[in-house]
Amino acid sequence: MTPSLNSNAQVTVTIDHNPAGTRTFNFNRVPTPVKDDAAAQGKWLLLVGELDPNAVGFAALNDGLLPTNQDQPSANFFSSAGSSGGRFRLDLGKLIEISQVNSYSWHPNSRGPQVYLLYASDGADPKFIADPNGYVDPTTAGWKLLTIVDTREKFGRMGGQYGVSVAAANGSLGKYRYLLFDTVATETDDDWGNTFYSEIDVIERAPN
Ligand SMILES: [Ca+2]
Repeated sequence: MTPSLNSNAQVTVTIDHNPAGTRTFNFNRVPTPVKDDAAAQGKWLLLVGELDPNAVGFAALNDGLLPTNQDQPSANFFSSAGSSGGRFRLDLGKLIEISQVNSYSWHPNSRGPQVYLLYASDGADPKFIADPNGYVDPTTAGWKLLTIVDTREKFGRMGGQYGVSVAAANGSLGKYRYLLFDTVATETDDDWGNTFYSEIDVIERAPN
């Protein structure tokens, strides 16, 4: 394997939680969502699973608009009830040096916590598959597993408002065009384990 600038970033995951939450999504340790981030012009593609008919769809993730209450399907993206999760891709349209990927969710109970695998790719690997289906391990198809996010490790099944910031110890996660999210239901005791994702921000690293 050819070493690349992207191979050594030490990834950190910061999880913050507001038990009640407010419409401002302010956290102590995670940035507040922003409107004009690198994801704002990105294009989403669903690869595995299906959108819940009550969800607003991908627009919820990068329109910069936030839910105004804790249980607002029309302001969130979430996979269909009873499903185990989904896989979706964000195409940023060009290579971007990413400093943070920040994800936000809000729900009073089991649809609050976030569980997902985050992959990234610059699309340069000859083996690259841009739209890996559920039978493809992305790491065999030109994608790098950046990290696994699981807020339950810190806050269990608690509902509320969550902010997660995926960043790198050296300030750069790497230069990527594509991000892939493999989301996992937070519980399977009932049909209501798919997270209400309110916004996903991609922050470009400021030039030195
Ligand atoms: Ca945004």
